[in-house]
Amino acid sequence: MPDTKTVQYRIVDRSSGDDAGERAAVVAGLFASPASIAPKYFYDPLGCALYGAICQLPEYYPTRTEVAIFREHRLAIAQATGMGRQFVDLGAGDCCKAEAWLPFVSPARYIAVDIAGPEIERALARMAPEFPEVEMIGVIADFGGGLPIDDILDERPATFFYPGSSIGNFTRPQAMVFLKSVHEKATRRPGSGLLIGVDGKKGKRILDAAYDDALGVTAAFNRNALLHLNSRFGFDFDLEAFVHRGFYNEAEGRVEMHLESLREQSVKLGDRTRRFAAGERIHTENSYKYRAEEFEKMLREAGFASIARWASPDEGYFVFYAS
Ligand code: AVJ
Repeated sequence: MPDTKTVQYRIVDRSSGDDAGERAAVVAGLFASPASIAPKYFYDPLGCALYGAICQLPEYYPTRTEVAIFREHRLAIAQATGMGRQFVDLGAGDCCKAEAWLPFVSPARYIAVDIAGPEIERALARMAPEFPEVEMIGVIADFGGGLPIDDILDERPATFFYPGSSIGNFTRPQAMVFLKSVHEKATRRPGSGLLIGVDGKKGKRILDAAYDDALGVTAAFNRNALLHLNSRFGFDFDLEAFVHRGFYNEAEGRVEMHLESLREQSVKLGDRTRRFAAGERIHTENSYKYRAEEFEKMLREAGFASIARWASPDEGYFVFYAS
């Protein structure tokens, strides 16, 4: 009997695999002053679920605003990107955003890249049977330091899909490095482009609420990074002793998230001990906001010559196709 459950996708693991190195980097970040934890540590399975919940909060507008732009301009955007190509989903997560595009852009291949292995694995298992004509590849990778997919991409044109305003996690210089690296991959495959969602600068009240919601889901998402580090590296962060801070830093044009120590305390990071003063903060995330012209300039600086833009009715969120 033919096996009707044949797995229609493959997973390539490009995560560092260097646990000791990762641990050392995390410890170094925590001993620095100010201390920091990289946002990639939000996304263990519980963190992915909490992020899914954030996207449903009344205060967190980016996801639904972007979905509305995609719906409204689906055909125009699909026409800009073209069909039958490689669709590269950067930070794919549960792959729901890309899933809505597949019927419209009919890619030959779908390449989902994300730091969260279990999340893309589950998503591809769900999607593969729905798109039997699409070759599906999941890549487990942290692409902060470059996109490790040159050997996975073939010579066909590629659409690089970077939705959700995830670009906001990069500083401006990091964002430029990222955009240039995408442009370079696009240039080697004529007809390629970048489809990206970018959150706009807006009033502090709206941004403060979006990153410090009434239900406390964003607080849980932020504090879960400590739970994740405890279980991953055997640290002993006391969750009761750190509170969430999430606010718009208008001068820097970015939302910042921090975990603030409620009291003076010691945390065991393996064989070392980190003392935190009362009120001391661990920085966990930046989420940069851009004016449309500002981001368009960055795209041009990265080398993209042709740029199309779609905006939400209030001009608070933007989608660009740059080629
Ligand atoms: C996934 C990076 C786009 O910055 O808005 C949501 C993450 N942090 N609420 C964002 C996040 C707090 C999100 N990105």
